[in-house]
Amino acid sequence: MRRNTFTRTMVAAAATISMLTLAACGGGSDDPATTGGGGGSSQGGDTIKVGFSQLGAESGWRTANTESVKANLTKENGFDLTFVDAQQKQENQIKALRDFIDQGVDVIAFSPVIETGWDEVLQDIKDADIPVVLVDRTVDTTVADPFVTWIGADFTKEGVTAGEWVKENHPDAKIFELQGTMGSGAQTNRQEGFRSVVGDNVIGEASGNFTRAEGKAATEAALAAYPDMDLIFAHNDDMGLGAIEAIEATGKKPGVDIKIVTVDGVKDGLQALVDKKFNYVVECNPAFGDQLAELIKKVAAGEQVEKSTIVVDEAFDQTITQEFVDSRTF
Ligand code: GZL
Repeated sequence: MRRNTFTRTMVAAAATISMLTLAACGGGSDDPATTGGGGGSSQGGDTIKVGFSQLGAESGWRTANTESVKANLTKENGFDLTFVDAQQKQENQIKALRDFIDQGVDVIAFSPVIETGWDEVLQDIKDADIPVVLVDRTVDTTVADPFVTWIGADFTKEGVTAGEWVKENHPDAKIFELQGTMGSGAQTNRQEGFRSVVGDNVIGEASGNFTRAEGKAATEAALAAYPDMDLIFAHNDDMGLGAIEAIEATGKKPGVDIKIVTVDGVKDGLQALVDKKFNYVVECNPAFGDQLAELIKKVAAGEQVEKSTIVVDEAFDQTITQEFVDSRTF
């Protein structure tokens, strides 16, 4: 059965690159648990009832993304937002999506924790005639035309950018790959991009599930299993920060004895870069809540929107300054 796999290639072909400036990451509530709507109603006037299923609060990136979503999908901005944190469990996301159908929301937005397992609920949402806006991660489904639009980063390109830096600066590196949540679009595509450049240098891999604690544990095991590894590619900053703890516990120097390359570019990650414990960081900007709000307004109004909007990233090496890090809003 043909799967409607939403790949980076399709994104590259269909995408309208939307140059996103680094939007200030607004205040918003810091409680990622379920937050009820703004009490508005989709009936009276133009308040848009949005059900947002966030996959979790696993990393600095996710926290910053949640803050940006909540700072822009506000009552004042015309939204009645129901926000549900799934604690990285697909079953929690599926339950939230079904609840949104029962609540009769105007638009459903969600960041799928992994790419597969959504066919049934996506078909039910389609049957309920509720438009879906896909956020951040991607889906691989048999449902035809499962979402109206997607906004997120080009994960494959992020992996390629990391790989090109390694090839340029450490061509003989013995690389351990700290993978994100297995089966997530961010993990599969960053890995694909990275290995398309330096795959022959990868001597081992393990998932740290995008969390600091699991990244530390995976690195502890890797240090024992691969004593000659001299570079870690971590699919996000949080796992890289866990790797720093594991490396330092052995008496080795992160960034020197074992180089660390990561993706995200959240404040803690860039601080590690200034502290010379990370060597290269590819940004994945989470602060696109303003762009998401505009997309949802257009979808709710039945206006034409592009199939995808790519959040533009950059990359940083150890030449960045403390002032630059201090100026970052996430
Ligand atoms: C990337 C996002 C990833 C981040 C991680 O867009 O899906 O999930 O890189 C987060 O920090 O856990």
